[in-house]
Amino acid sequence: MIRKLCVAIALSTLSVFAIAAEHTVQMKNTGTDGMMVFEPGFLKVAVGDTVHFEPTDVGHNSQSVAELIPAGATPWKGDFGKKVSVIIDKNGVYVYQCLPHTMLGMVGVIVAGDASNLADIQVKAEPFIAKISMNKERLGTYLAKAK
Ligand SMILES: [Cu+2]
Repeated sequence: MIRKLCVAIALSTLSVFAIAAEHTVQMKNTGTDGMMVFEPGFLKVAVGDTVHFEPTDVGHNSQSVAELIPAGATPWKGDFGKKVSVIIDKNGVYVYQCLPHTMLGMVGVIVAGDASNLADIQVKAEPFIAKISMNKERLGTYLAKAK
C-alpha cells in the first residue's frame, strides 16, 4: 500500500516536471520594441515554467521589481551580463527590470496562468512608471496585453 502510494507520488511529480516549459528572454541593446529591451518583453507562461534571461548584449541584468510581483512569489535578481534562470512559482503578473536601464524603460512583464493581480499591479506600477524617462509607455503597453 505504502509502496503503491510512493510510486503514485513519484509519477505525479514526474508529470509536473514533464509539462513545465522553458522560455528564453533576451537582454538586448536594440530589439523589435526599440532600444534597451527585453525580447520578448511580454511573456505568457504556466506556473512552474522556467524563464531564462540571456545576456545577448553586455551590461544588462534581470531582476523582479519589489511590490510588482504576485503575493508570495519568489523574487529574483540576476547579475550584470550573466544569464539568470527563474522558476515562476505563483499565478499572476510579474514586472521585472534591468537595473541600470530602468530609466530607459528596460522593463518586462510575465503573466503566469491568469492575470488575477493585474488591477493591483497597475495601481502599484504608477510610481514606478513615473521614474522612467524614456520609453515610458512600454510597461503600460505590456500590461495591456496581460489577461
Ligand atoms: Cu539593460
